[in-house]
Amino acid sequence: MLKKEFLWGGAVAANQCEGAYDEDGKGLSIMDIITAGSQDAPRQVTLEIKDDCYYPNHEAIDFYHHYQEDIELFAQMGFKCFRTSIAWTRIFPHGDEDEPNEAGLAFYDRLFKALKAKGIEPVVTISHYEMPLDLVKKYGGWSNRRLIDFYTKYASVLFHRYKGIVRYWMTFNEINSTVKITMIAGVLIKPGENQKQIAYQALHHQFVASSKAVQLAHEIDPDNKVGCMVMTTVGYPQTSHPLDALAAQEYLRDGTLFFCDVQCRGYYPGYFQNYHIELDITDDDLKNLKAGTVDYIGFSYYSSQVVSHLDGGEKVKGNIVDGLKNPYLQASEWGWQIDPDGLKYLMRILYERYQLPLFIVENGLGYDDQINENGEIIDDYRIDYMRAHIQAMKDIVEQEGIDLMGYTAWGPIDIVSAGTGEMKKRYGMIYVDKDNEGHGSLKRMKKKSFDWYRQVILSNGEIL
Ligand code: BGP
Repeated sequence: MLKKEFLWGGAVAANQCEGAYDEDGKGLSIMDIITAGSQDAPRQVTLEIKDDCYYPNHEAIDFYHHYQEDIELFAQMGFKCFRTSIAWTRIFPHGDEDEPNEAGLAFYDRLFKALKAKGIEPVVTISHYEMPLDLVKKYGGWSNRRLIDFYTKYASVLFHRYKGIVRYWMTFNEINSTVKITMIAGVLIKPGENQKQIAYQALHHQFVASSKAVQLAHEIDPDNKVGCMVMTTVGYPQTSHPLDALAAQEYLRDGTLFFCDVQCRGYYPGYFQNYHIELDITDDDLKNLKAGTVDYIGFSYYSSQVVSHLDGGEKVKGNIVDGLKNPYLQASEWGWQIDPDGLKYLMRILYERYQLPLFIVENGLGYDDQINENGEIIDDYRIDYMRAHIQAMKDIVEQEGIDLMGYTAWGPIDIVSAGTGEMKKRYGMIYVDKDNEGHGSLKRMKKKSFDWYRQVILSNGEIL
């Protein structure tokens, strides 16, 4: 049995659902100027606002004005918690002001109050790809050490304002994305510059900022629980060749575990020297990393990969990372390989390595749902995906005593895809009438998975 206080719910990011990108004093973030993108064309940040930047994140599903009706639907599904991010630019529109924007704080007051009124615990990501654009223009984003202070100030404002209201926090969404997609951290690297060096320095600043936020959160309210949030994926060796096994081990270590190592243990692991990066790291940084280790590990899990020590093989996409095709697995329409057993594999490693509570804060299936002639969406494929992953998670919790805090399905209501900018890559149990071109009434509608997930939560995972 899962524990009775298990946090069932759903997760979104402010920039992918709120819209209202310039309302109530909000400043521009990186996600407000990113291009729309598509399945084949990655999104770009150029620091210029082009026409196709306005949609989709500018309007998204207008959660900013629809949150009450959406929370009502989450409550009907029985959500115990709801994970969202606070848009940094609602609180500090330019990132470096002395005083926060009251109207921005007031929006999250209303949002959290509405959640609490329904008995739904807010789970807050402090930074989910929502870097203030002006911090990029003026300071070069996270490659600049000064960002640590701007972020810490922002975090401190949140901890004070939402003291006693928000208890679960995560410092940076998928912090590993900083070294994969540097523009996500507002780090624009010019041709000829040492990309790896700059990216890891930016990451280091985030590690330090995160550790300072953890300390602050604990000082301000000892009840606060602060997690890291790491994008995870498993890599299986392509063959029994020992070099494939080593390559797979390194793939997991360097792509996922490294980011937990620093944030859970509070220091850089020995193997970091093989990255050949000269970090600008101070004694104070070292102290902070040590003093600000996280309380739990939040992670996203969608798919797994295959790894070979040789070049070649059929490449497949995943969430931020790529790998090789696995002949034993099916893939989503976007090519992400579906692997519930990989979740077990991963949870075992995370729990054995860190002995910290785990929290699955993202999991789900992106699908181009269609409304049938009866006006319904019969998303059995999504139910199958979630059922298999929830079963895997339950099995491992029950059989091996892993401490798992909760499960938040990604995008319980359809939102804009982070990777492709598409609306048609839908994850929701609630459909939103809006298409890839931005047309639609924004009307919400329950999919078949809505009642299924309600039953899952109601039975605490016993009825799948
Ligand atoms: C993660 C992000 C989310 C989210 C999800 C699904 O990387 O934390 O923001 O969107 O993946 O990805 P996508 O929207 O590209 O399908």
